[in-house]
Parts: sequence; C-alpha cells; structure tokens
Amino acid sequence: MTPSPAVKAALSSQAIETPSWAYGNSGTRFKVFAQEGVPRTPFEKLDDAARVHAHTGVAPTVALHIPWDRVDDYAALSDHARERGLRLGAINSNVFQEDDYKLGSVTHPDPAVRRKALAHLLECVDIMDATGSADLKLWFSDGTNYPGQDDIRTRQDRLAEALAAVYERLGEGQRMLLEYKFFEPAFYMTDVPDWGTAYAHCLKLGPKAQVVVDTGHHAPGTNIEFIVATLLREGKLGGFDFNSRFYADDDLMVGAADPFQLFRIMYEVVRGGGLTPDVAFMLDQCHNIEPKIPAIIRSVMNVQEATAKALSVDAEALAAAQAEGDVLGANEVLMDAYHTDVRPLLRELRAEWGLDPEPMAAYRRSGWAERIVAERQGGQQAGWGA
Ligand code: PSV
Ligand code: MN
Ligand code: MN
Repeated sequence: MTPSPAVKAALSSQAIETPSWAYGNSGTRFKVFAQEGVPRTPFEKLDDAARVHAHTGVAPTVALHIPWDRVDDYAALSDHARERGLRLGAINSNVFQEDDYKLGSVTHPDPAVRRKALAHLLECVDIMDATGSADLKLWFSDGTNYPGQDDIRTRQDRLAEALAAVYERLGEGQRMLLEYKFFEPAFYMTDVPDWGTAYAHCLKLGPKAQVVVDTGHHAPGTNIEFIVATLLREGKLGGFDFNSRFYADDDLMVGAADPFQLFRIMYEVVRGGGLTPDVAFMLDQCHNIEPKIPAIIRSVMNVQEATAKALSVDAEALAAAQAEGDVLGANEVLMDAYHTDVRPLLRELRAEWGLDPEPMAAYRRSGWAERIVAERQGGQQAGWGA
C-alpha cells in the first residue's frame, strides 16, 4: 500500500493528549503499587510527558486535574510546558473526592454543597484562563445507590442549573466537555449515565458544550462507534477519553483489550470528518503494574496505528460494495484496512519528522527511566486511586 499524501498529512497533524494523572502513582481501590521515580509535582509530570512527545511526535498537550495538579503559579506551569515543547490541555474538575460529596456534588440535595461544587467548577475556568486551556472536562460521580434515595428529575434540574452557570462563565474559545459514565461509584442511578443525557444537556446549553466519550464508560457490548458517528453527525463530539477495558472502567492502555474496537471508532471518526482539532483525542488511563511512561508511549502509538488503519480504508470500494448490497465484499474492504500493517508507514513518518522510528526502543535507550529513579527521591504525587 502506498499511502496518499492526504493520509500522511492527516497522521502528521494528529495530536493525542496525555493525562497528568497517568504519570503519577495510581491504583485500584485495593492497592496502589508505588513505582520508583514517579513525578512528585505537576512540573515533573510535564517533564515525563515531554519524553512521550519527544519520542512519538504526536502528544503535544497534557491534561491537568484539579486539585491533583494545583499549583500557585499556573503561568509558570504553562511556561514549563512551553519550554519542553508542550502545551497544557483540558482542565479536569474534581467534585468527587471530598466527604461533602457523599450524596452528590452539583446534584446534592443540600444547596450549600451544590454551591461549593459550582465554585470549584468556576475555579477550573479561572485556571483555564491562566493556562490558556480551551477545554473544561466535567465528570460527575453524582448518583444514588437506592431507588427512592433522591428524586431523579429534581437532580436533573440541579445539574442543568450548575451546567448553565459554568457555560455562562466560559470565555471566548473555551468549551465544556461533559463526560458520561453508566455506573460507579453510584450503583443504582448515575446523573449523567449515557451519551443521550449528556447530549440533551449540551444541546440545551449551546455550541460551547460538547460530549466527551470515555471508551471505558459503557455497558459491555455497547456499540461505541455508533455513538461516535451520531455525535459527529450532530456536531456534538467534543472528544475522547481513550482507555481500554475487559470488564468495567478498567482504565487499561487504549487498544490493549480490543484493538478492533479502537479501529472501528477511528473509522467513524475519519468517516465523519472528526480528525480535526475540534475533537480532542485524550487518554484517561491508570498504569498500576506497568511502567508508566512506556505504557503511555505504547498507548499513543496504539491510537496512531488505529488512525492509520482507519485512514487506509478504500472509501470508494467500500461505497461501491455497500451500494451493491455486497455484504461480504463491504466487510472485506473494512477488514483489509484493519489487517494492513501500518507500522512501516509510521516508522517512515517518524523518520521524516526527525524522530527515531521506534519510540519504545528509543525511550528505553534514552536513560530517562534510570535518571528519574535516581533523581526523584522522596515525596509522592497523589492521584486517582492514590
Ligand atoms: C472516573 O471514572 C474517571 O476515570 C473519569 O473517566 C474521569 O475522566 C477521570 O476519572 C478523571 O477525573
Ligand atoms: Mn474519563
Ligand atoms: Mn473513568
């Protein structure tokens, strides 16, 4: 296969955002296995993210999580990023880790708790102003555990009220990305459980409100690419939180559990014209037992490979087979692209960009892993599950 210049151009302009929390120690609710050399500060997380970008060439932005990445001087953090060829990406809010949020945050029955949660979300927009971030990512753990515990409809009203206040506060060029999740930590009812609920709120709010699809946040068997196609058709796909899962919200490396699903998602992205800066391609993962930086490099490459395969689909042949009702032929066109070995193309591209064609090997040789173990003694950055 000789890739067209358009395929090369699309891959050259792709940007995959890595999450600050994936660099720090994180774990499950059972145990956090601390690794040596993990970043002690948000600045050091950026140092690690810079290695991922240096070796892959396609990971120029880093998502922050407040309060895990709270610093006194966000301009200094932005400068630190810029000096390393990075930019600060989405600001992720956190209204799920404090005792006050036991019964919810923006949907809590107590107005004082709702006010506190809203104040945090607004603070996140202040931080966006300081960091130059364009996206506020909202994930709410809000929900109930027992039927009758609280009123489903009233909670939707409270949610809508908070979202509207945040929307009002957004500045020029800023967006809010609403993330849904079907269960956990709430086990009976979650206030933003699915794309339909997120979409309904975003539609009412306006064009600066978009839906974010976390690939681990669906019931098993859900056709995620259909959701992606639909949101793109409606102009409401704000971005992805990529990760992979075998059971629930496993947060494993994207493309590890089901590379075929990732390909199908990326095919719908390509098909729907979603390979643009308007769709944020973010990772949301935890690396509990594997070394973190190489795991993130591998994840970025997995997204890149799925994208390259999606771009390899022979659109004309597929459309012709579909028009003729050629079921097997159409399926074969898609599977041909999935089975294409795109690694030589990506190696060639990296060489063109002046990078080592093999990011994993280049990272191993770089000595960074040994250096951070030697230099980063003491202290441990808290994060998800920590
Ligand atoms: C919790 O499920 C979660 O993984 C959500 O996906 C958020 O995006 C992430 O934590 C960070 O807040
Ligand atoms: Mn997520
Ligand atoms: Mn999640």
